[in-house]
Amino acid sequence: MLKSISDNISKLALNRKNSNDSSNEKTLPSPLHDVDIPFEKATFGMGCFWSSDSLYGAEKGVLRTVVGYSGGSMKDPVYRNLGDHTEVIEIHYDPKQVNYERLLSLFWNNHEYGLTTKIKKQYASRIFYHNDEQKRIAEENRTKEQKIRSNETIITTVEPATTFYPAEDYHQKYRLQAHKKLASELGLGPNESKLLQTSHVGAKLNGYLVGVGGSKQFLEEASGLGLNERQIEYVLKYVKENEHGGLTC
Ligand code: MHO
Repeated sequence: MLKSISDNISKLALNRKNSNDSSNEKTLPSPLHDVDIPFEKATFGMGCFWSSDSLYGAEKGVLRTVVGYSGGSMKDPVYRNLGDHTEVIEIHYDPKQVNYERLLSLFWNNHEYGLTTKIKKQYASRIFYHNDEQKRIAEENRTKEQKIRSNETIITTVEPATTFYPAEDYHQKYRLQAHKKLASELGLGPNESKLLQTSHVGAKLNGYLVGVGGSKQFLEEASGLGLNERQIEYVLKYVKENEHGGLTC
């Protein structure tokens, strides 16, 4: 009996504290979803798109990421019926902060299977360029990479970008969505299709939570992403745990 009274009192105290907090709402950080910066697109097929979503999301200068299907002829592919499409990551980046060469270096260094071994079209290694400059850089880059891997034959294709079909919501920011409470606090719950595809903070956390970017970079960026202290602490724990672990799919 006594215990339940004291429990209730502390609940009341907590509620009071929360309502005080919310009267300060305006000064509390709010998650940074929209960044209005001129951008360019890069599109890569490099195996299962969950890990490339994380790989690029935490990269400086990457504004947004979307996973989807591209490169095939079938209309309206879906995960269970992909036709001749490939899983791809579409990256929106600020060319003043990160260049196409850097994105390509992440491409070459973060998938192996499919680079020189023929596998299912779904996971094929493909670079989809959006303009002539990207085409030139990608082709030069592939030649350079082939020299490094002289005992293998790179089968990565460099081809023009075609229709991009965003994947189902549950594939977007897949690693972040595993943290249900955090995701929904940020407005990135499972039914937020638009934000899941466009959110800046969503792209970043989807990388950081699996250790991409590392704790130093995370701490430099965290408050600018509109996270509160508790959220920063929560994410930091996972960044630290995973930062040297590498990506899996
Ligand atoms: N191993 C995963 C791959 C998912 S992926 C988005 C699965 O079979 O579910 O291709």
